[in-house]
Amino acid sequence: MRLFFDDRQRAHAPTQELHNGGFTTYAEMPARVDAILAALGPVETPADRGEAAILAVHSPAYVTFLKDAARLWREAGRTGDAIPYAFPIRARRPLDLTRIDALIGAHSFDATTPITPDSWAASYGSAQSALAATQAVLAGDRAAFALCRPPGHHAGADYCGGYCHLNTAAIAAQAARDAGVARVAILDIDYHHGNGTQDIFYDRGDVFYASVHADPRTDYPFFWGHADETGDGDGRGATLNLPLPHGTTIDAFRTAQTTALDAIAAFDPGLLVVSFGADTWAGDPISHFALTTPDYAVLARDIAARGWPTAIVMEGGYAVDALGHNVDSFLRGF
Ligand code: OKP
Ligand code: ZN
Repeated sequence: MRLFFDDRQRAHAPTQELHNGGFTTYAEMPARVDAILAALGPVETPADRGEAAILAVHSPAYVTFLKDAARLWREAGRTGDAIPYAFPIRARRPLDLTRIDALIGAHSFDATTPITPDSWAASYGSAQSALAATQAVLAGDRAAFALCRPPGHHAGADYCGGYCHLNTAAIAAQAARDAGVARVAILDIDYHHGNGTQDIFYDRGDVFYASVHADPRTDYPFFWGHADETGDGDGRGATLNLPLPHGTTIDAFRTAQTTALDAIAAFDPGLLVVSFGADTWAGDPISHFALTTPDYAVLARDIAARGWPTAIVMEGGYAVDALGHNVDSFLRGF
């Protein structure tokens, strides 16, 4: 299986994140990629396919904001990472705002996704890795892996959040659509619900989104991922949410994933994108499921058995010492 990673993805390194009322070490740290690279061995640098595939998912205003945010933050006299504090929840509409604090609030849904001078290049590289894996699968490979970092599934068409800036899974799925694949499915098995991916495709019938995740009644991102969210308009029935409780082990997780795979099979996709997170591991520092390292091979075999050409993009996983082994287990299982 070809593996893709762009070195620019490493530089994004926020110093801290807002957590439980105080600042703590940013969990989505560059050491995550070092752990994965150490386990997987050599990777390929993705070709630079430009911005078109990014702009097929994200709004031009949002992309411009991502490129400008760190500079505007500096020009406002700030040091450190750019972090929002005011959000337009009652009146989210286009306004001609220019102050960085307004822009970053308008393009964020949480205060835990800092932007640094390296964030755009890292996110751009992450998107290129996802596109390279997709291209490999479109060209005939059975499967390919993009070591995406920053992750992507919390980012919407015009907002960031949850350590995510560009939605790599959505960019991959849309690129497959634009290459002529009529129906694309996304299976999201990160611990957290992929609210951004769901939002992007919520009213579309050509991209199916299925997610197994921690129940949003107890876990981030709280406001999406409930079982009654099933899509809208043309997308009615093309979103499937399978929330699970704290303490979930492989049996219940595997059963839910099989439910998701059966629904995807009924949709009959030409290509599958897997948003893979290893934050379902028992020792993950920010999560509450209880999967083991060998369990990832079991989940991957179940996915592979369906036979769909599959692009795998990395999402979360914050137990750095175990992360490489968990990703390796998943990819070997596949
Ligand atoms: C990203 B991915 C506050 C708790 C919430 C955001 C979690 C983002 C997870 N520190 N932090 O889905 O793995
Ligand atoms: Zn996660």
